[in-house]
Amino acid sequence: MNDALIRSLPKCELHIHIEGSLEPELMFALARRNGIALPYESVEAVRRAYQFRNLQDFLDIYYQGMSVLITEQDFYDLAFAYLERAKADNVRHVEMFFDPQGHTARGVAFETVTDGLSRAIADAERTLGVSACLVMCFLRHLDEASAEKTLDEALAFKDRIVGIGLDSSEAGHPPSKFKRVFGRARDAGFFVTAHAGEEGPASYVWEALDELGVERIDHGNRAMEDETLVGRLVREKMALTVCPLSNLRLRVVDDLSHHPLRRMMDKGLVVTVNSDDPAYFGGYVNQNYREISEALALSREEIAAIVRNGFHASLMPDEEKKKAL
Ligand code: ES4
Ligand code: ZN
Repeated sequence: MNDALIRSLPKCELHIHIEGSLEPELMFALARRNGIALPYESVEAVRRAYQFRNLQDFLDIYYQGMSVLITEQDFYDLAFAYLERAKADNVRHVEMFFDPQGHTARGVAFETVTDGLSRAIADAERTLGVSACLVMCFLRHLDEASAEKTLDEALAFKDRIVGIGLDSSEAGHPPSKFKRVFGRARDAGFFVTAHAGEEGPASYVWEALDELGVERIDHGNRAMEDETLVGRLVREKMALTVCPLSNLRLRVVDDLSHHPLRRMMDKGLVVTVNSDDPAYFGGYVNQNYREISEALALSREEIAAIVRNGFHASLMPDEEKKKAL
């Protein structure tokens, strides 16, 4: 019903894992190009495998999927395909997560990853008019020493990486595990954010704020279990990058009609809508807007307010924000 509105509004996407935009068709093409055997016989078989009981189920398939990414051109093709798709959804600005440890652990050089992604970003800015920047995530199931090494590598690419995030398996890996490396990242001038309260408890959101000093919260669903925390997030105008279809597919919510987005808005939280891993969760950003708007009967004003939140919460220069709003 609000389809035309959703399509027509220029948007930001602030929570997209570029490796999670790898469509099965490109996965097969890259596997062929690189002589890699996939454990699936067809694109359809890959899509059939995308049935997840929880975050870990998804992550196992996500890390396997990204193993086809080997060369600089592979990372370029991945990112450029996503940016074209984003453009089709009228996305003007993207803050793109990537997981270097998912690649360096397989013997792919850090700079192969960043060269390919940043070349795609430069081309997209020129040819598509979509601005984009890179936010490097640490994999929280690995230890802090591995994150420290990854940060050391990123320092040489400070001109191309604007921020640092924290992703992967949340339960049992609290933000406090990464306190020192986030301190170093902040001191080096990186923007910092973290996934918190997706599957993990509200206490992980507190830790992300107090121990990591984050400037945004990725997901944040379970912050709703703690009134005091909600009050703080509202007071500090801390943006939450909410991902409705991800939450549905990973069973963070059992049905979109039970999704906390409307309750979050009613509390005064600064919420944004994003796709997370669109190739795995059944939709790019407009699809996320469409399905959550339908499920929660969001008004045109509410949809427009969420879109505006995305610009406010973004790292776009203020003049650019003003032009877009
Ligand atoms: C992720 Cl949905 C989600 N949660 C945590 N880490 C991730 N990495 C990629 N997608
Ligand atoms: Zn995510």
